[in-house]
Amino acid sequence: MVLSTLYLTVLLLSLGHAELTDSRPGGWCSAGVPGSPGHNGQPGRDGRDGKHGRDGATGPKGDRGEPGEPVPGPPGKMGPAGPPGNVGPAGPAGPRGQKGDLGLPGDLQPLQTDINAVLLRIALVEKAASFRFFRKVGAKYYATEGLQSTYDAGLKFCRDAGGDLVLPQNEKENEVLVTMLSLLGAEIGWLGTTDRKTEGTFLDTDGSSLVFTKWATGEPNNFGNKEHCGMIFSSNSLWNDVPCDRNYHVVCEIAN
Ligand code: GN1
Ligand code: CA
Ligand code: CA
Repeated sequence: MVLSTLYLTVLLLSLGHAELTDSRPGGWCSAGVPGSPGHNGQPGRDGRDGKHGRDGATGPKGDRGEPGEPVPGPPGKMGPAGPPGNVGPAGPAGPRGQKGDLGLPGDLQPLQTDINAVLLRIALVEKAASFRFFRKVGAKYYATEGLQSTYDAGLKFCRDAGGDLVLPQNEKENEVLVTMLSLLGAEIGWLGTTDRKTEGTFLDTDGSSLVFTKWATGEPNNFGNKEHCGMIFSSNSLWNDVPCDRNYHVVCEIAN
């Protein structure tokens, strides 16, 4: 089709050309017989690449791979300790220690015991004497620097000084404590007791039960559900529970 159109076009052109180019003077001539079609031209240049086609469908599943080489994992957690083994034989005796201090002759041995007791008492008095105010009560000392703090800060202060937050064990001790607070002009002082572990059960600073108490009537009442530390009023020597973050006077007890 394309070729026949081309052929017709060439034919017409050649006819027109014949008319136009007939320059013989006064001459008329009829059109000649059309020549045979020319040879095909050179093939055109290659066209551009077409658009990228759509992705093909997913291929079938491949064959199962060969099993991998086993790689050891990280070590597991340590197991629980096994039952204890039998006690081994005693080791060899260690080297002889240094010579001890010269002891008192046998008949003076009781004196040595007294000396030790006196040394212990001196250590106790020296500890108490390191405070601004101190009072002897029974075998103990009640001592204070006049500090006012929270319950916890007061307990730490007394422990750091080698003592404990005061907690009277009897009426006499309770009275000496009131005397000391009055000396300081203090209305309230902390007692070394809390019910933080079990609400309603006041224990001493070591967690032991109380051997003496002097709660005011209706106390301890855990007022507002937040009273877990004990205190004493110097005005009537009675005890009450209050919030532990109050700032009250701190008296320590120094005992062996
Ligand atoms: C005090 O603050 P007030 O009066 O409501 C006391 C409680 C006592 C109560 C007894 C911080 O409570 O511990 O149980 O009186 N609170 C303080 O009426 O001292
Ligand atoms: Ca309480
Ligand atoms: Ca209370």
